[in-house]
Amino acid sequence: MDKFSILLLFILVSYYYSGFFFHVEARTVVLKNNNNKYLTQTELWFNQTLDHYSPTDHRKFGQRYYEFLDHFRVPDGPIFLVICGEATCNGITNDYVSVLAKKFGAAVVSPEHRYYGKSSPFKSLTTENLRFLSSKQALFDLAVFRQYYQESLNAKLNRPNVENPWFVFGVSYAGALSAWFRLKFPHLTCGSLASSAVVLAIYNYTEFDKQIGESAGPDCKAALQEITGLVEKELETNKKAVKAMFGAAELQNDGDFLYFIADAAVTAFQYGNPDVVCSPLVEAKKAGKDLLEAYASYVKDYYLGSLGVSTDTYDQRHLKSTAISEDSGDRYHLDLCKNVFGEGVYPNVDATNIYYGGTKIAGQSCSKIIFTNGSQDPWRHASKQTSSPDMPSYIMTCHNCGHGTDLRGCPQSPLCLEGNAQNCSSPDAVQKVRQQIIEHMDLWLSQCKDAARSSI
Ligand SMILES: *[C@@H]1O[C@H](CO)[C@@H](O)[C@H](O)[C@H]1NC(C)=O
Ligand SMILES: *[C@@H]1O[C@H](CO)[C@@H](O)[C@H](O)[C@H]1NC(C)=O
Ligand SMILES: *[C@@H]1O[C@H](CO)[C@@H](O)[C@H](O)[C@H]1NC(C)=O
Ligand SMILES: CC(=O)N[C@H]1CO[C@H](CO)[C@@H](O)[C@@H]1O
Repeated sequence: MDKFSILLLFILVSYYYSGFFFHVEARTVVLKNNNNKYLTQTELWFNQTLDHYSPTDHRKFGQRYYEFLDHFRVPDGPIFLVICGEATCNGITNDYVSVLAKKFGAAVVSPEHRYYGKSSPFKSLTTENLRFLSSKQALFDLAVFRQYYQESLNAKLNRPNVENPWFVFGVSYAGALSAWFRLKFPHLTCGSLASSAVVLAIYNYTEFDKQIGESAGPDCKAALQEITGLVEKELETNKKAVKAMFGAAELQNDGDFLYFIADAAVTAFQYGNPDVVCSPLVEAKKAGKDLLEAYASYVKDYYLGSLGVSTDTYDQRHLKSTAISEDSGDRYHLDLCKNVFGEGVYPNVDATNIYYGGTKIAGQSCSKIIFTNGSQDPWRHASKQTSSPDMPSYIMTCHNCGHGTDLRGCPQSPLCLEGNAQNCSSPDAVQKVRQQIIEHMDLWLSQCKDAARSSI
């Protein structure tokens, strides 16, 4: 998930990983300064309703969005609604959706998620102000935006009451929104691609850690476990030195520090780059070199260095800041939510699963949602991994198939989201799933058009 995040998720879904190596939580790395990787970064604005569930509160806030019309087959081509998730949305990413847009003659539109980036309703993110941050409000935003965009397109084309066929896309948390949008607003789209969609809320997600161990393979897993033991020992006797060794002297809280160094490893697996962490560890072990040194080099050079992650985002003191910044999305850290957000703020995992259905999402046969997962992605156990009628599920199996591999290719780290499947260890595994996606889209979009014609 993109800084799989967040705050939003901490309300919706609770992730507490009690791992066999560290206590980990995973996050998505926010991609910054990546300007050539976008189809467009031209900002557009829309006045969105703050509270969709109140009859008396009529406040609005500015929601940022993007549109890309280069491939649009005017006037009746499909419209692709690409959901931006729990991070600043800097534009429409040039991933596999752009290939699909070209193929289908589609317009691509993408609104920023409320409370992230420039789409924050409030200047300060106090817990009180955060009460309108939920997946329910976000889905309603998408529905209202979809209507607005269709109407403004009709106005531009000078025609009343026409509906283009819409298709919705998302990866990770946005993948869950993509599936849930079909569930809650089925009349507004023809189908959905839910890539690495975390539709199941899980408390104490131990499968996550288990998957990391499996993705790592026996030698690397053993090295990571040994490192855990070494770090724990150093924390008892040599706290300051071991934190400094990892470039994290400022993390006073030991839990924050452990989370940081665990997450540094997770990120490599999640984003399809297992070798970047495993190769140096396995080599160091074989050569009888200091494992802790080898891991510290990885964390400093790759995680803090190449990826540009800041230790601030693991620091409870920093997470308590309510000021808006590029990384306000990092205020999630579940097991710290009491400290950060205050007493009584608690993730209600059961309610989330009752409301959306978890992996039993929408049993009826008109769902039209494609689920895709990468074999090495720890999040896949929170997704729907078995097919049901009209909800096909595909897994891409390869050494570096991670989060959102169908749309983003491999590896996605560092900073590589353009959807290149050539670098996946089995490009065929990815291409096959892409072909399936195209076939489902083709069918569902044409069924949608037929239905529109027959209702006129
Ligand atoms: C949004 O609301 C503001 C203030 O009422 C108004 O000036 C602006 O034109 C509106 N924008 C759109 C896109 O409707
Ligand atoms: C999480 O699950 C593991 C394994 O079932 C269990 O040992 C641990 O106590 C659980 N932790 C929490 C916080 O529920
Ligand atoms: C991906 O593969 C291409 C050749 O197909 C190569 O030039 C490029 O360096 C690779 N990228 C990564 C990140 O491995
Ligand atoms: C569609 C698909 O291939 N699903 C598989 C995903 O992974 C789980 C666990 O490995 C398998 O049981 C499913 O068959």
